[in-house]
Amino acid sequence: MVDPETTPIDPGKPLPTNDVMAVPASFNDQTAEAKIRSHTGYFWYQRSFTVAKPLRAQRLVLRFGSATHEAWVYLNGKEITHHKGGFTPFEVEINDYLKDEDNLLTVKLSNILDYSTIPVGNYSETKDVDGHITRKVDENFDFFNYAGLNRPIKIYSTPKAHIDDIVIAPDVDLAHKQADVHIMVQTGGEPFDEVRTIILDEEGHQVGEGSGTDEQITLSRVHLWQPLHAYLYTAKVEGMLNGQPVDIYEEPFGVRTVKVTDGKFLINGQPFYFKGFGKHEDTYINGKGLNEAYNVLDLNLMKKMGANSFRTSHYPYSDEMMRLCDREGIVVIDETPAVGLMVSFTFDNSEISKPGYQDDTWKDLKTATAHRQAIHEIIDRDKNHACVVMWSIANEAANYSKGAHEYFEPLFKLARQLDPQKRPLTYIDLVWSNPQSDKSSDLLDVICLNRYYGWYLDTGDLEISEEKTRAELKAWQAKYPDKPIMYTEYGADTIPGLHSAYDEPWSEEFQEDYYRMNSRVFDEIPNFVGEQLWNFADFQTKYGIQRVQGNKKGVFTRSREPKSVVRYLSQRWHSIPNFGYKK
Ligand code: GCB
Repeated sequence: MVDPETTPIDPGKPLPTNDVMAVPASFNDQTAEAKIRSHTGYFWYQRSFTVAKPLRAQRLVLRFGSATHEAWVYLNGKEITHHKGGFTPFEVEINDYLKDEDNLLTVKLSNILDYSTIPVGNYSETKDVDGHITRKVDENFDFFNYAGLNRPIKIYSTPKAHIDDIVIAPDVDLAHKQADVHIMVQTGGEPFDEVRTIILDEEGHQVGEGSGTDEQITLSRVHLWQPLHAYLYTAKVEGMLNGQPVDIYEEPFGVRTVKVTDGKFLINGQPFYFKGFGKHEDTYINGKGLNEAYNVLDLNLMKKMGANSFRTSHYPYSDEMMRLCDREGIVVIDETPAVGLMVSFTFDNSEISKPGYQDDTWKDLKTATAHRQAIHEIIDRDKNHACVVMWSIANEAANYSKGAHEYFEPLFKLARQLDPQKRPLTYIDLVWSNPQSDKSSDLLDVICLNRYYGWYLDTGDLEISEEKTRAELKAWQAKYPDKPIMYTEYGADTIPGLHSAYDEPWSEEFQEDYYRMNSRVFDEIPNFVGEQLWNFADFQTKYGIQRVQGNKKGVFTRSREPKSVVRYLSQRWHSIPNFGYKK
């Protein structure tokens, strides 16, 4: 229920409401009430559950896949945990709070975003004569602020002595088809007598073993995890007491290398070419709630088009999606929720390109703490995923403004230090961050660009846009001859069924011409290593005169019907090999 903030709510009592809400899902599109859909502030969820007595001898953990954006969790009236950040999991042991009979789980959520959170929101409050507060978040980003319990909530059990986490970092010798897999095991509760690990291949045969909490296991004749040809081993870790395994933790993992060198992005030593998308977690009714059927369909549509990758724009996606990508061989650029780190936006870049340009972003924003936490949490959750080949630290920040380098340098350092697999790092550049104006591109391993020549700039003029695209890409390549360059967004809003003999913007013809123009230029730039268009599918945004029931840059509609450009892109991508496209 929406919190009217008139009388205090007692989390130990039944909520004063008969409203029902499905979980996991965003709350917004479930109620058919405009006021609830757009509610900003606090809202509550509640349910009761029982735990069979024998189970309570185990350690019981309540885990939230996510709670968007801030959660206070109460069990039987007592606050047991709190978490801020809407796209990463958190958990808490609940044994001490459980009762024999019904347990009451109550969650208070907030969907407020401001200058201290990521994503960044423009937050304001007004008070009426009775002192009643109305809160408002104007999103500083281009997607609807769907909130709620978007991902599964589970109670799982472990023995008291348990395995907390496993860190897996394969060191691969490609020439000898061998890998030294470094496995670190974190345990909790009373210590085990021994920790043992066996590695199983896909058929379930044991191919390696070791013991200890910090061990190296060598795999010979190793099967590599390859884009679209995934191969997953399983590390089966056993915590032993008195000769018996008391806790067993199985973690699937892939063995592959990722390296950036000489303007190439190498996967398993071969120059990879990214073909794919920026996406959103966004479906009808569920909003940003987990929708596994859509996830499966989306990856199938990608594969059918000859795509091999996507970026988790603009926040970490569900655990379920990451596991699916591991399994399906889809290559992922994994992005933090740092979107909207820019307090002024203008289409006049003449000022921005001047050397001393400064706006108020790095003075006004107080996002550094949340940003650090988000980097910790995304790497902590996704470190073992073979599908993740690069971390994106932010999308379209004010990198052109003085202060950007000071802001980003420590964050890049942190991510490099935390990632056990030492993947490349990037952030995604807004159009005003060009080779002259960008203040922090030296930090990047790969130059990732979002560009809209022909759409937001020189709308409809693909000739000028082609020249500008070419000139800018050449300038980046000249500035950083050793850094690969890729597009992480480019697109044109398109209303399906709208046609034009004059190739007008918004028509299906224009969308195709726009992509053909960009493809031509991409093929001319030697260090250009990938094209991820914007967007996989149409998605919901806040209201705006540039939006028609949301953003229509999808090459699929929101219900995943193809627009006609899908045929062109499928032809192109099927003719581009995953490896060795750029010599
Ligand atoms: C961008 C943003 C993305 C928007 C897109 C657009 O640069 O990164 O979130 O949706 O442009 O369509 O305007």
